[in-house]
Amino acid sequence: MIKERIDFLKEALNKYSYNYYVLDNPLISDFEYDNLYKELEALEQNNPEYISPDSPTQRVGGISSSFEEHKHKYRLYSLDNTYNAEELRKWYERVQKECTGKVELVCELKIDGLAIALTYKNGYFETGVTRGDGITGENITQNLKTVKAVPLKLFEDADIEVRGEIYMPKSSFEKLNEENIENGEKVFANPRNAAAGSLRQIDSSITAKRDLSMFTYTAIIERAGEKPQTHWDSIQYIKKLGFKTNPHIRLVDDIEGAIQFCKDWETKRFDLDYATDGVVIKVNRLDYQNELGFTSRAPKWATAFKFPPEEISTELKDIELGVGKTGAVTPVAVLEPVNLAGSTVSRASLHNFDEIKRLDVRIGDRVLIKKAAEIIPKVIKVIDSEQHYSLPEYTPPCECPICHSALTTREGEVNLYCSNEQCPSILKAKLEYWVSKEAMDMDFIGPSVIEQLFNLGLVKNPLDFYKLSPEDFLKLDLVKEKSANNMYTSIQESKHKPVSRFITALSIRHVGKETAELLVNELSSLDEIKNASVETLANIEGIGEKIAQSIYYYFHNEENLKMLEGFASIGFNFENNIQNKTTELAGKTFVLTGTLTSMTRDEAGEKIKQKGGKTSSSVSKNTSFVIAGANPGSKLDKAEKLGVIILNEEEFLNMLGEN
Ligand code: 0OX
Repeated sequence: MIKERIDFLKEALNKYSYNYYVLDNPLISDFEYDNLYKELEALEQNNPEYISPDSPTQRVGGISSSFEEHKHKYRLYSLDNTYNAEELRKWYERVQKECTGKVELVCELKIDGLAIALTYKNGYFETGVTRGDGITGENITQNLKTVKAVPLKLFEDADIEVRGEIYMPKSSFEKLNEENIENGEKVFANPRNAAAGSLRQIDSSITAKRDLSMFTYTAIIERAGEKPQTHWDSIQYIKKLGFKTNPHIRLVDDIEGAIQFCKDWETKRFDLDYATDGVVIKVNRLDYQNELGFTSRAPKWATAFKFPPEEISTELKDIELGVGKTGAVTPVAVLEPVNLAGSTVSRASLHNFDEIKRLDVRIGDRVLIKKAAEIIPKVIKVIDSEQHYSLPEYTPPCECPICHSALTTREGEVNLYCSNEQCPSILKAKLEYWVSKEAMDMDFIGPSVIEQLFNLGLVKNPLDFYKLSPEDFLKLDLVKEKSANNMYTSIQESKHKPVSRFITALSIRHVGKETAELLVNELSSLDEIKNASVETLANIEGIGEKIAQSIYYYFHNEENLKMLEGFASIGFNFENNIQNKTTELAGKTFVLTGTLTSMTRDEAGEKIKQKGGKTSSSVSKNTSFVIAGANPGSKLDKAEKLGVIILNEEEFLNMLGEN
């Protein structure tokens, strides 16, 4: 009896919730829903043996201690961008060339939210993971369960992974911010940040209070009742399974239809209650998609048309000067705050003093600002006015705004540089770069901690970080024992980061992450890099004369060498985490097709390169091996025709010596 009532309530509530949150078609009032929910909750509390994972009560509950890393079974690719009709036509031409018949396209609004992957086993929700870098994300299952558009159980028994975008409706975002202002809490810059902040809550009951939803746009079917042959059909199928899909999806005959769709939505999108930043255009037939495949980062069968950036005018109140890690003095526009593309903007980039002169920007002007590629907004022009001519012209500084040293110019560059290597601003910027994601990736140390450590005289250069004790952090504002320990540990752990990160972190002029990786791949130890001649360095593919000289100069500066010795003496190991390249596969060209289970195709490509081999995206008579994973596509047929050796995953692992 009790079990029957529980099952009845569960099914009824799931049906009402699906109608409300997925179909946008409420069947009962909130009051009625709440009453049924409370009844179910009470019955389950007294009869916990009847609680099932798809009960609506199971959506809230868990507290995660942190979000565990989760390696995606299938990589989540990015999208290549297109910005106008001409680029779209070119993309379509490339697509059409690879396909035998007419290529129909599916147009979808590009939702500006957070990409996630959901996996279902036997029809039940198993894991929900953020996109992360596409290879590894964070497991946020507990929080995703609170999102009502995420089904806990599908309408069919299936093993499936779907991808979609979690978003917060614009109206809910505004309401949340109003409440937060009233309660003196954090104000989110835009709906996307609000959604991200809501999903990153340790306590899922907070996430549950936020109005989040999800549009699902891709499915990888492992086992299910249907096997769609087109993207359109797979969207219809996931809808049938219980997922919410965007209603504005359209199937068009060719690129002209897609261009029209983009034009229509460029303005219509402002009427929607969720943020969109473009249109995703996808080849409809899945066999064509397979044939087209992927580049190293994005599918060739899809492109993102980005809506033109939004522009708005506001008053330029001041021009502030900053000094970065290279010593370059950069002007920043201080603006009367305005809302641009969903977020409040009060500062914008002015690039350099040449740009100020070119635009003839004067403090007090009305200026037009634009969000370029959704990153930092920039000033693009002065709005013509009588007042402009009465304002004084802007004069660039003659001395460093921070340490008042003389400014210098460098040949071939427009920037002005502070000439004092010990300028506090340069030192702090270098420290900030040291801890950044790209370099040592110290999660717990941010600009304000660095500012305080610097002002207290505790840290002047990166080596000083490693001399700090946990107690030193307790001297900082609002830092308690737990965060002091976290800060200390994140510094100590950074000693074991790969050498390429260490080299990146040094802030050597012209040497970023890519160059650091090139150095580490070509030369077998930090000593070898240190002792390399300009000629040796410049001979590395991807490193030119200018970069080579800068590296050489860095490693022949006494101060720098003293600091490097310091790092070695406190346990940095510069030798054993450099992976030596070998030549076992030299002269061999590999083509990868289909899905591998033990690694992504990118990782396989890396391993091949590590052993001296090459990879190519198409099969020809010059191909040495085709590595065929699951669902290999037309490359396998071509390899068979040309008599190229085909290896399965196990044979490939044997070849790498990894089996
Ligand atoms: C979106 C969206 C994002 C499939 C292959 C690469 C991208 N933000 O709305 N991504 C995709 O597709 C994937 N579709 C979308 N609609």
